Parts: sequence; C-alpha cells; structure tokens
Amino acid sequence: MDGGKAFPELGGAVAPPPGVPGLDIDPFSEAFFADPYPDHARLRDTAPFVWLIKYGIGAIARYEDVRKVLLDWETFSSARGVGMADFAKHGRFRLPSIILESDPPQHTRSRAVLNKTLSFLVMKSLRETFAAEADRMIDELVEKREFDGCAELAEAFPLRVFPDAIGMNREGRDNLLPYGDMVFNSFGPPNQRFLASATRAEAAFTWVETQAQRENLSPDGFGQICYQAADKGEVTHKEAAMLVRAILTAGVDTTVNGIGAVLFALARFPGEWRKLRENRSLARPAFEEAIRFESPVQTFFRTVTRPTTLDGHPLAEGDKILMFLGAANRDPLKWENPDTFDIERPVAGHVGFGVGIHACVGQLLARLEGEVVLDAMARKIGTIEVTGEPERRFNNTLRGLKKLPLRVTAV
Ligand code: OVM
Repeated sequence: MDGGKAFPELGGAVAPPPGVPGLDIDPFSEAFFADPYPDHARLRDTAPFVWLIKYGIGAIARYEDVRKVLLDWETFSSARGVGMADFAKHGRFRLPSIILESDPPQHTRSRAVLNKTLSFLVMKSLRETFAAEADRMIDELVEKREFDGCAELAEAFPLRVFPDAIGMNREGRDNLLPYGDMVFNSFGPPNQRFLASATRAEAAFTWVETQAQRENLSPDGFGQICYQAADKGEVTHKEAAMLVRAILTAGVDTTVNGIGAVLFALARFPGEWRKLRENRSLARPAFEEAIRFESPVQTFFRTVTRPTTLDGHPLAEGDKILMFLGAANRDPLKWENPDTFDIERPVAGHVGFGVGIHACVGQLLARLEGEVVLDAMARKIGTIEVTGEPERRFNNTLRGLKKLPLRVTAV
C-alpha cells in the first residue's frame, strides 16, 4: 500500500461551474473539525448545491438533498468509491469493499449475507453477554469515580464485546482502531492526516485480512454466518472473507464514536441525563439522538453515473458529490431546535446511519451496544460531569473525541 501516491492528481483548486456558488470551506481541516457548525450553516444556506473550491467538488448539506441522493443509487453510485478518490481515475489503496464500495447486483448479494449476519435474531443472542459486560464495566468505573470516558468506556466497551462476538482470536486486537482510523481517513483527500494514519496502520493491513479468514474465526462467533452463506452458494468463500473484513473495518471506530457521542452529550445536557435516569426506556432513543446530534460518520461521497441535475445544475458522468450527513442531521428545515440534544424528540429519519440500500447494516449492533451501556449507566450512576478539557480526535470522516475526562457519582 502506498497512500502517498494513491491519488496524486486529486485536490487542486477548480473554479465552480457557471451559476454554482463557490465556497472556500475545507471540511477536512482541523479548523473545520473544531467547530463545523457555522460552516455547515453556510453550506446549507448558500444554495442546495454548492462548490468546494479547494477540492473542485460539488457538495450538498440540506436534509432533503442528502436524502434524495442517498436514495438514488442508480444515478449516484458507490462502486467508484464513497470517498473523494474516484477508483476509475485515481486507483484504490486497498481492495474495494464488496458492500460499501459496490452497486447492485454485487451489492444486493453482499447485503443479503450481512443482513443475516447482523440480524435482529443474532443481536438477541448477544444481548445478555453485552449487558453483563456493560454492567461490569460501569460498576468498575463507578468505583473509580474519575476516568477517561473515551479510553475507559467508549473505546473499551466495543473492544471488549465486539471481537469476541464476531469470533476473533485474542492476538492483535489493538490493530482494530488504527485500521478503522486509516480507512475512514482514506475517504477524504490524501492529506497528512490520512498519510500519518496509513503509516500507523501499515501492519494492520494484512492482519485484518488474515483475521477475516474462516480458520481464524471461532465456530460460534457471528463471523461464521458469512461463511455459512458461502457454503450455501449465496456468495463465494472469498467474498465471505471480504464481508468479514467489512465488519471488522466498519464495526469498531463507528460504535466507539457513537458511544462517545452519547456520553459527551449526556455530560453536557444534565436535564437529558436526568430524564434517562428516571426512564430507562429512553436508553435507545438517547443513543439514536446522539447519532443525529453528533453524526459520528460526517460525510460520504457518491459518483454520478449518468447526466442529471442537482438544483437545476447539470452534472456529468464521473462527477463526485460530497454529502454532509452531519449538516443534514441539523438542518433547521427538517429539525426543530436542531442544535439541542433532546432524547425525547422524534428522531426517526436522521441520516446518521444513511438511508436506502447502503444504510448502515450494523445499526442493530450499534444500537445494542449503545443501549446496554446507557441502561447500565442509568441504573448505577447518579451524576456525570466533565472535569477537564475534552480533546477531539481528528479524522477525515469520523467526528469524535480522543479524551473525555469524567467524574461520576454512584446512585
Ligand atoms: C467496508 C467499510 C469500511 C468502512 C466503513 C464502512 C460505514 C464499510 O469495508 O465495507 O461502512
């Protein structure tokens, strides 16, 4: 892998097409990550379709437009990559995912297998173990009173339950986060952030592909469901390995940032924490609202497959479009008080998990993790406060923290 030369000609300034408003926003800069909300508003308010001058790329940030593009997979393809790089022009830095970076009919076969692998019934079989681990972890943290909400909970919980559930062996699990960090960085421009994460994850490359092999997965882990589907001829055995790789890639950093999002939000909105304590059935809605509010996955791209228009502007085959999921999830045309974290709001329809054929296939797993953690917290914790300056983790796609100093009291 050579991230440095992956897409050399990408990223030059290109003037907007006639009539499309150009903006000097860099959505892959630390200044943007530190506070994306004023720029999200500019992106939404300027026009439905805007141009990012720095990258020479069209972008949409309003809820209705993001939803429309996500639903129209025939015009807005994933098969040429869902990052800034166009596989057809700039090459690829790893074997393309047969689920994320694919269109029907390949996508349909892959999706059917992952739907089974990550089904409601499989989640039901995991719930008791996950809930017991959450209880154990929260007991320990309540005992400690002060801890880092990132390292000791948002990261620790998924890392404790997920690799066991899929059936991984013990060695090398510390590769999971750096690998995901690199892949999610790879969807942005080939900036220093991506290059540095690719260097850090160099060894994780072959490790992940090895771990995804059938013989390296325990017989009772849910990863085997992909291989059982291959035994029945629904996909090839090679494809089964690719689907397990997809789960290993997409399943950790995302849930880490989802849990981190809800912890950070509850610590900042004590009224919402009180509501959750009084009514534990709000655990699942609270997690969902945190996904809308923080949008751990901030952006994805699509590639235009055929002539079309956006806001009346012509698009040609091969054009890349950047979708701001995080901005859509706070669009005031769709949401009442979008910048308020409200665990009782009607949150259905948010695009934090996407929508349409590519909507997050692991969302039941994410929600299960979020729910059991919040349920344990609501039973065991009295108050939560932030005791120091939280630190952001910068990633070209993911929004989240690397440090969240917390103090909790017992009930
Ligand atoms: C994959 C993959 C990787 C990253 C994210 C993702 C959000 C999927 O390899 O399929 O979905």
